[in-house]
Formats: sequence, C-alpha cells, structure tokens
Amino acid sequence: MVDDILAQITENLLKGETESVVTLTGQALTAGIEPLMIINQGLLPGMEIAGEKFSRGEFFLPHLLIAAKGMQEAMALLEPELSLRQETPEVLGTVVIGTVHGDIHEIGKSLVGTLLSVKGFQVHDLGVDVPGERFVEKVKETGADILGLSALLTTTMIGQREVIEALVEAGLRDRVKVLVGGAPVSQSWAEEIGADGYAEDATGAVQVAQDLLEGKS
Ligand code: B12
Repeated sequence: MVDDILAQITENLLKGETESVVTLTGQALTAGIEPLMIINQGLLPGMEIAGEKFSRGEFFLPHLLIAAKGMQEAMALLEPELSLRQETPEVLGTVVIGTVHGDIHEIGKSLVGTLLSVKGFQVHDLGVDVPGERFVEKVKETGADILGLSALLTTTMIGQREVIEALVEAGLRDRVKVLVGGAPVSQSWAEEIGADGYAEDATGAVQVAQDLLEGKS
C-alpha cells in the first residue's frame, strides 16, 4: 500500500499529471506516510528519472518544467506538515541560502532551506539566480552563521567560488561558514574553492550545518 502510493506519485510526476501528484500526496499524508518519505521515495525519484530522460533526449524542457511544477505543488502541501514536526523550538543558527547567479534551479535549494528550518535554523531564502553581492549584503545584514550556495549546472558552479571571493573582499569570510551543494558539486570541489562544507542532499545538509556550528568540521 505505502510502496504503491509512492510509486504512483513518481509515475504521475513523470506523466505531468500535477493534479494527481497533489491528490496522491494528500492521500499519502492521510495514510500516515511521513512527509520526508513522500519526498525521498515518491517525488525525488520522479525528478531523477525526468533528468535522466532529458539527458537521453526522451524528455524536453517543458517536461522538466511540468515535473518541477508537480514537485513544487506537492511541497506546498508537505512543508506545513514538516513544520509541525519541527524538532527544536529554539533557533540553532541563522542561514542565508540561494541558487547562484545564472542558475534558476529552485527545488533542491528550497528543500535544503525547508529541512534546515524544520530542524530549528532561521532561514533567509534569497531565491534563484542570485548575484554574488546580494549574498554578501544579506550575510552582513543578518549576521548569518551559515551561507548555503546551490548550483545545478556545471556552468554555474563557478558562481560558488565567486561568492566566496566576494565574502573575502568584503572582510566577511571569517564570520560565516559556507556550505555548498547541488547535483554537479562534490566534496573535492568544495575543498578546491575553499568552502567549509558540502552535502549531497538535504538531510546531509542539516547534519553538516549542525557540525559546522559545533565546530566539528
Ligand atoms: C527540474 C529541472 C529543471 C527545471 C527547474 C525548475 C525549478 N523551478 O527548479 C527547468 C526546466 C527550469 C530546468 C532548466 C534547465 N536545466 Co535543468 N534540470 C531539472 C532536473 C530534472 C531536476 C532538478 C531538481 O529539481 N531535482 C530535485 C532536487 C530536490 O534535487 P537537487 O536540485 O539535486 O537538490 C538536492 C541536492 O543536489 C542537494 N542540494 C541542492 N542545492 C543545495 C545547496 C546546498 C547548500 C546543499 C548543502 C545541498 C544542496 O540537496 C538537494 C535535496 O536533496 C535536473 C536533473 C537532475 N537529476 O538533477 C535537470 C538538470 C540539472 N538541468 C540541466 C540543464 C542542462 C538545464 C538547462 C540548461 C536546459 C536548457 N537547455 O535550457 C536549463 C538551465 C536553466 C538555468 N539557467 O538554470 C542538466 C544540467 C547538466 C549539467 N551538468 O550542467 C540536468 C542535470 C539535466 C540533465 N541530466 O541533463 N531544469
């Protein structure tokens, strides 16, 4: 039953049946399936397959857009549920997050932001295609502990390095921990550009953010 409903979410996401994705997500919640399980085993496999089909030329841009719409509308239903499960009432730290300049991929960055706020971080989400100076301004304004930089394209990853350089120039590099992520990003890239942390997914991002604040990494 659980596997069935999650498989149907994946299938409908790929078929571009946004309404069904939302209905099934609601049904999954009613059936008592945890929101994170719906995300990780229902929605994300759909996005993954959509990307693979795009690489093979079986899907085109409109397919990706409609799959993204399905994921985002389902997330609108899941986010309040995730907030209800917020684990710590006190603020663990302040995070500024966004997708770097030239890159409009939104979903992964938003998921990382959502899970960080569920865990107790105060999150300022700057959105997508964010110029370096905007990150710097917001870090200064909020006194952020952590800056999260997302990049989904091999051509925009370089933007992460540019933001780090801009922080150095503004004299803020020592005041904020930089956490990088996104599909083409890796631990070695993080090290190469002088970031403080890297995580492969949103759950990992929460762990690394906590470790960074506790000074473990
Ligand atoms: C949906 C999608 C789109 C949508 C985005 C809609 C939206 N509102 O976000 C649209 C249609 C707009 C789009 C456009 C393009 N896309 Co696109 N897209 C995708 C797709 C299918 C899914 C991305 C996604 O949302 N995944 C789900 C989320 C949850 O996963 P995620 O983003 O990877 O995030 C997770 C981790 O990476 C990590 N993470 C992410 N950010 C951060 C940040 C931090 C701080 C941390 C710690 C972790 C972290 O945690 C997240 C949660 O687990 C991917 C394929 C893929 N498998 O990635 C291609 C993909 C990223 N796109 C690709 C391409 C080529 C493009 C276009 C250039 C296509 C074109 N010809 O125009 C444009 C670029 C537009 C631009 N300037 O940005 C390529 C990139 C290839 C490359 N290596 O550079 C991919 C890989 C598809 C492919 N296989 O070819 N895309």
